[in-house]
Order: sequence, then C-alpha cells, then structure tokens
Amino acid sequence: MPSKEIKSGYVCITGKPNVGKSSLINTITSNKTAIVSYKSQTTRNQIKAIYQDQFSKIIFIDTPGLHFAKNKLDLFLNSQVKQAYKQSDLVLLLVDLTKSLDDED
Ligand SMILES: Nc1nc2c(ncn2[C@@H]2O[C@H](COP(=O)(O)OP(=O)(O)OP(=O)(O)O)[C@@H](O)[C@H]2O)c(=O)[nH]1
Ligand SMILES: [Mg+2]
Repeated sequence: MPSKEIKSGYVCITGKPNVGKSSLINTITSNKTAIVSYKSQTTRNQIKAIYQDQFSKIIFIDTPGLHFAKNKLDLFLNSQVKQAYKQSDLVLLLVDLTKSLDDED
C-alpha cells in the first residue's frame, strides 16, 4: 500500500548538446516549457518543469548541453549545468545511441 505522503525532488537532465534533453522534459511534463530545435546549444540556461502525480512531484531541470569549452559563452553554458547538478537530488544522463559515442558523451 503506497504512502499518502507526496515525495518530491529535483532531477537534472544532462548530456552533450542536441541529444534531446529539452524534448524529453517537454514529453514527461506534457508541456512546451523548453525550446526544442535541430540547432545545437539551443538551451542557454536552466529551465524547470514540474511533473506531478498522486504520489510524487518531480521538478525536472533542463540544462544546456555539456561540451568542451572554446570561448566565454561555452564556459557560461557549462557553468549553468554544474550549478544545476548542485541543486539536484538526481542527475539523469541522456545519450543519443543512434549516433556513435564520442569524448563529450
Ligand atoms: N529522432 C529523434 N529525434 C529527436 C528525439 N528527441 C529529440 N529529437 C530531435 O533532436 C533535436 C534536438 O532536440 P532538443 O530537445 O532541442 O535537444 P537538446 O539536448 O535539448 O539540445 P540543446 O539544448 O541544444 O543541448 C531536435 O531536432 C529534436 O526534434 C528522438 O527521440 N528521436
Ligand atoms: Mg535543450
């Protein structure tokens, strides 16, 4: 018998750019909170979206794609990801297995 107490927590979705992080969050939360695009590095900051059912409330954090930094914008984007890790109870790593893995994965 499940407890009546609602459990809640933060789940950060991470992975390299363009693997479908924002698409996954929109699907899970049945919302269009995060912008989805074929262009890499569309997400530029943390975006929170809430999933709720009768037992749980999960705050998903969408993040920019983690990648090797070449300039100041890259460093900023990666810093957003690392801040999101610190706020999260769980980190979900998303990998696109339709493409071959590389060092950024
Ligand atoms: N074939 C396929 N394409 C997908 C899937 N999920 C997302 N896409 C496509 O992949 C592209 C990138 O999706 P996003 O959700 O914006 O990816 P992201 O990881 O948030 O990208 P960044 O914010 O740039 O890091 C878009 O063109 C999506 O339509 C999937 O499950 N299958
Ligand atoms: Mg995104």
